[in-house]
Amino acid sequence: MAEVDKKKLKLYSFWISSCSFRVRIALNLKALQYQYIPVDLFKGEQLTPEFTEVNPTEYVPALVDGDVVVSDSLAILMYLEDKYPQHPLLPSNLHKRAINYQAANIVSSSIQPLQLFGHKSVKEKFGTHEELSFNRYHIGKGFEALEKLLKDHAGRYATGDEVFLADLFLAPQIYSAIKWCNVDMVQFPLLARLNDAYKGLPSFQDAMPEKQPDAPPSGAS
Ligand SMILES: N[C@@H](CCC(=O)N[C@@H](CS)C(=O)NCC(=O)O)C(=O)O
Repeated sequence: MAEVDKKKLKLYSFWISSCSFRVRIALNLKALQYQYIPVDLFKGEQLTPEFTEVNPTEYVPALVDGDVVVSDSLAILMYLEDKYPQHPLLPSNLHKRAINYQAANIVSSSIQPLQLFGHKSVKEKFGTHEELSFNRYHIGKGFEALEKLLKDHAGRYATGDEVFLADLFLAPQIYSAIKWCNVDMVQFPLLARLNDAYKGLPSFQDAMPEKQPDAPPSGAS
């Protein structure tokens, strides 16, 4: 891992980590400068004492802000929201806020961890083909739920014409579904439309896996 500069916000991240991607978008939206500290999950750097001292759960992302260390993307986003209120990640309308929490939680509890489990355990026991069907099944189930949840709330973005928390979870999850599981987004027209809208936003573009300093030149895994 790179030498740590003690002054700035620091984000421990891995280029293709969708959970890190969520936080990178928030840091960009809030125009916060940060030091990017790559943790190579392929090399197992999340298990090194150097990293587990920062985050004992052995997962990226982790954020360091002076003396404050926060891990877990949702906790990091809520911390950033409280400390750096510019470009709010939550709408003031309570119903919209609840929809944002719900969409974020569908991704972070009912899709991403299953995809990780598929990648680690299903692949190891049953092979790549089973991993792919396992992951596609859970992504599809989650995406169907998101389509239903957002159909009466979406505007240009997930819950209207401004970017909020739900979008920070959706963009990385849709990216991952297409890139790693070859999910055909024709089945999910609302999410496909939102994904197109995210591609036009600099804060999202700059947070893309391929743009990160630890991405391989080809962007391949
Ligand atoms: N709930 C956590 C999940 C973090 C997580 O699953 N991180 C993955 C990358 S997206 C990871 O570090 N995996 C390493 C491993 O499984 O060993 C969050 O939202 O930050």
